[in-house]
Amino acid sequence: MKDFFPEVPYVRYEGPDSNNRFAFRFYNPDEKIEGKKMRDHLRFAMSYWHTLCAEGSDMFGRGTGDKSFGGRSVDEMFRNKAYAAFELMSKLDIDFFCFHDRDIAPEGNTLAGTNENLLRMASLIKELMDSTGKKVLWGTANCFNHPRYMHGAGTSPNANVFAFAAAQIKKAIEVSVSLGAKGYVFWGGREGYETLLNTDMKKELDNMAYLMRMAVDYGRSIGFSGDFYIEPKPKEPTKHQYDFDAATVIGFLKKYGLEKDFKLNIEANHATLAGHTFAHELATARINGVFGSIDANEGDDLLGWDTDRFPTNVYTTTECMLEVMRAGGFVNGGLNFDAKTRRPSFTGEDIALAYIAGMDAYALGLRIAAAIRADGRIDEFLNSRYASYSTGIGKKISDRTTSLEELESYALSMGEVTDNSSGRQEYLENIINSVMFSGSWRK
Ligand code: XUL
Ligand code: CO
Repeated sequence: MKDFFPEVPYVRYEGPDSNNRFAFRFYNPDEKIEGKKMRDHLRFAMSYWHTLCAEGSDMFGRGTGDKSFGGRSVDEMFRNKAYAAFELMSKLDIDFFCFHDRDIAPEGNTLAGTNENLLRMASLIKELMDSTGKKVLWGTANCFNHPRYMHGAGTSPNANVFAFAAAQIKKAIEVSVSLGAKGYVFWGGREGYETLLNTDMKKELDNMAYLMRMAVDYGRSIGFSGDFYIEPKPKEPTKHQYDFDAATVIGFLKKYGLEKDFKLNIEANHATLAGHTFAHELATARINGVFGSIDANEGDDLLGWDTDRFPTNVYTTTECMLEVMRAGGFVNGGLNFDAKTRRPSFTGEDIALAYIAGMDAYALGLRIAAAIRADGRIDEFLNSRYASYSTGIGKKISDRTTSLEELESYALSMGEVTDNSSGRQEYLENIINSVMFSGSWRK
């Protein structure tokens, strides 16, 4: 088979002191941390759309990269994308991939023709999965690119568009299931609105929930045992995206009784667009029992849009891995690099180097998070901060055995509160730095 990334060798772990740019310094897939292999903690996935399709175009200019992979016809181009995808996953030791239906196969002139293309490409991808051992983390339907979705898909005011989206999602679920996916994502691409002057918000949300209900029922009926995910995002492309953030989505799932089948796919850059930290969104999912999967990327502090940079900020990856470990680790989910190289980083080599950077940043995050847990000072401080709830009146509050009357008489007899203690934020932040830079995580 043709080598699509001849400049990229097989990338292996060489340790922190290696100066080979095609080596991992921190990601050692089969090394165990807290008794589990790094590859099983991290469950890295390649995003098919950024890696094999996006050519770097932006609002001011066309693509700078070439993702035709030498294909002389549309069909050959899509086949070559698939070969290139599996070559890259093999060279980078990435175990999973995520895809939209329209990433892997071209659209035909009719829905039936498009479905045929999709099934043909899915069977090639299945062969490549079987011969390489690579797996699908999740699949999804692209219900936002085509002009028919100008007003949304499941939230479109046009019932014919709703029907078209339903048909597309049905097929995308079938293909995901046939490829053994344990996840299926709803990212509400254009599910939102610009103005209430033309929008019946209640009708749109009721319809969206109905579409999700039908998707769950159909998926379960054809043997899908994995997780459905909603991926929150506050804006872009619409002004008011309905799936604004984790808390909003959890309210939606509970209102419509979807919380047993759905978990959240939290994306780092979407969290910061919503004015939250990535860790806040992960913790919100965790404490509500809907932590599922992660789209790993990074926003830019100075840019207010979804830049989808490859993640290299080790503070953020450390906070993230602390949250993942608190949640008990991934079950069906993983870390999908929903990330792209910058427009001037236009070569195949850049893509490999970007994945290496992202994988090493998460491997560092995992190693440092484990060292912070072993160090124990942060957990100890956190627990001791709430110690007043273990005895006396605090224990009664914890046991839910008190009343406003009892608390009133307690407060009246107490006088002023005199026992507040410091939150010690600066001290705690310095613990992170000291663990990170003392190198204790290197063992
Ligand atoms: C868009 C985004 C999507 C979803 C899948 O911001 O994150 O790529 O992850 O549709
Ligand atoms: Co995403």
